[in-house]
Amino acid sequence: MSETLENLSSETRQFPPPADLAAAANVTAEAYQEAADDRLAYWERQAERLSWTKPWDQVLDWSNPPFAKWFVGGELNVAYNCVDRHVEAGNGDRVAIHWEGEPGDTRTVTYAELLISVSQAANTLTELGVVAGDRVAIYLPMIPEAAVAMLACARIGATHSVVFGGFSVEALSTRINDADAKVVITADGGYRRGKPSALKPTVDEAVARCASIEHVLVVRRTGQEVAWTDKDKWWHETVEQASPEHKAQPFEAEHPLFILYTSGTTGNPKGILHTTGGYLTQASYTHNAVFDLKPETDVYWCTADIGWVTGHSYIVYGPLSNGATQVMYEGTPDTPDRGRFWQIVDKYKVSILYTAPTLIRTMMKWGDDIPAKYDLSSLRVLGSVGEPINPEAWMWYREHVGRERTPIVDTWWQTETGAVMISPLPGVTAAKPGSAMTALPGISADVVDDQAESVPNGGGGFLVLTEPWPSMLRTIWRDDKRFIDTYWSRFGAGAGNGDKWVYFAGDGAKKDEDGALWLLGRVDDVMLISGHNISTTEVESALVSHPAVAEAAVVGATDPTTGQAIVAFTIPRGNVVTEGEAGQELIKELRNHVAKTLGPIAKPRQIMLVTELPKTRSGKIMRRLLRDVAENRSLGDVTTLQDSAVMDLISSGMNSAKSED
Ligand code: 6R9
Repeated sequence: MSETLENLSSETRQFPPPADLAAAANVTAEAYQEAADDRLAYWERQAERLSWTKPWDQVLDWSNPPFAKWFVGGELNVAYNCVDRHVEAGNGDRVAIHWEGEPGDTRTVTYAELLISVSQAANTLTELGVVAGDRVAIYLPMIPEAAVAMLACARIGATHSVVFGGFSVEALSTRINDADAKVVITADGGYRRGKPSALKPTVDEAVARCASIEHVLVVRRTGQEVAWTDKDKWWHETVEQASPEHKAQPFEAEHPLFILYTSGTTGNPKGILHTTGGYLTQASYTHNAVFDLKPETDVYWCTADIGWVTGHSYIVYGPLSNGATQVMYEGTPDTPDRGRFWQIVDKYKVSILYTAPTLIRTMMKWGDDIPAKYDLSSLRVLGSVGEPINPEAWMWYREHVGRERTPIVDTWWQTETGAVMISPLPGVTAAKPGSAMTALPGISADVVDDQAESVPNGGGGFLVLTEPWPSMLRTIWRDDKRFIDTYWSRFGAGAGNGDKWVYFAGDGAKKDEDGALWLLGRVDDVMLISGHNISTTEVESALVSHPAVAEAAVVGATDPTTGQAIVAFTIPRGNVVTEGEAGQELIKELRNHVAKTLGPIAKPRQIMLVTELPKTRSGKIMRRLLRDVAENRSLGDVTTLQDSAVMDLISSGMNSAKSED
């Protein structure tokens, strides 16, 4: 992107918080001023949410940028903060996890029970020779043991590296080898789409390639046949027999907590390293502020997988440090039927729901009648994360899930940022559909142009973070140079421009007339059409604003006259007829609709009607693959696709539903 991004769309709808929520909100408007007056003092107050065994001497050491140290000299134990202290406070009987298996089996785990399991797992890991600083790989389905395993590592100061239960032998073994993990914790399998899906065979193959692995701990979930090696130990024969007593030792605030690999668009996956005190402070603070969590009364549910950073910060560390009661669900949203999510909300009386735009758009595609069948009156705050949420998907979420009562928090953040950075506050902000609004109190974000100058309201450019924050990544595991090159060399001191260090997130964004922030997708995806930088997000949102469309993915394909031309892959809503003439008519109408909404420059050259889009496991659209389809190149690496078969569908859809003029 050589210039700033075009600002094509505008939004006039705005929804102030419900009066009762605003009146009792955990965080009020004053917080913005307090944080602006003294940012570091503000973060110190947030750190006081936690129990420290030794107070810090210095809030932030930024003397060696971009390597930050937060709460220097302070000591704490993460697992103690997430479990023990709630039991000590007399809340041992409070439910920590309402677990719902995909087949409908359930488990209820109280904080007192969680303490026993975490202590037992900590004892077992210690017996297996794991000591503070060692790495442990976790490759599990969405079962309570996933949280227990993470907390047990944290408790003994081991660094966990969670790998998505759907990843391949290749992905798992590279991650184990990069981190030199000593132990891997896995299960025989988990339930997905109505049947047991094996995990152990992948681990067996991966471990054969990983010399560092000494032991494999195996949870029995599905009861399916597993091959057995002398490295393997059953969880129920070790952890569940271990002593339930374990005294948590404190660790320094900068002690490593976890590595989480994120692939990005190019190169090897990057091992994003997070540490203890700053990470837990911001995970805990944001979970309290952004979701307005009331631990005594709320039932919170984050639908993410534990293998995604969202599962780390908003299933494990944020909610548990706050003593929340939460729902954890093992399976897919359409098993046994498409009402499963709403049935779970209804059953557990979920009051805070945190999910991803991909799921919201899928629900839109399936139809309004499905959520309408359930009692969703317990919901009071809705959240979104992972991608820009199209204004129409936001409105659908508000209307059909929130029943026009609940605020929606669109939360922008990354694996690298560790916790939410930009989001409305549900009791303060009058949110606009599709906007993440403003940086949270304590966070400094801006949108800059190519020259690192802040763009005026109404302008678009690059999203940057201009001050360090407590849950920031500390480095890329064993690759400080890549850390600097990837995040700090585009703007500011790292680019030889002034002495202020500026973090570049890789996302495009704009400021609207009121200064609210709109995320516009990855800058690698920005399209250059006849000299204009056009974001994929705005064109996708224009398509989704048509009543016949549930989801859209847009890419720039090489074009002889305009440099690049816009190619759109579009999923129609459930009731829309797309066969023959009707499909061609719809395509024509959609092209005109985009031109009318955003201007003729954004009119797609081509629209394809498809039933699926290629997505990562966390639900992000893989535009790179669609670009290949649009340009008819070979498909490249599809290993992180949720279902690689969709590509065949898309390729064939491309041949049958092309429209050019
Ligand atoms: C938490 C998470 C990070 C990338 C990020 C951006 C996109 C996430 C978003 C959003 C627009 C939001 N993203 N939340 N874009 N609005 N509310 O998703 O982490 O998997 O590392 O992805 O996701 O592009 O840079 P991660």
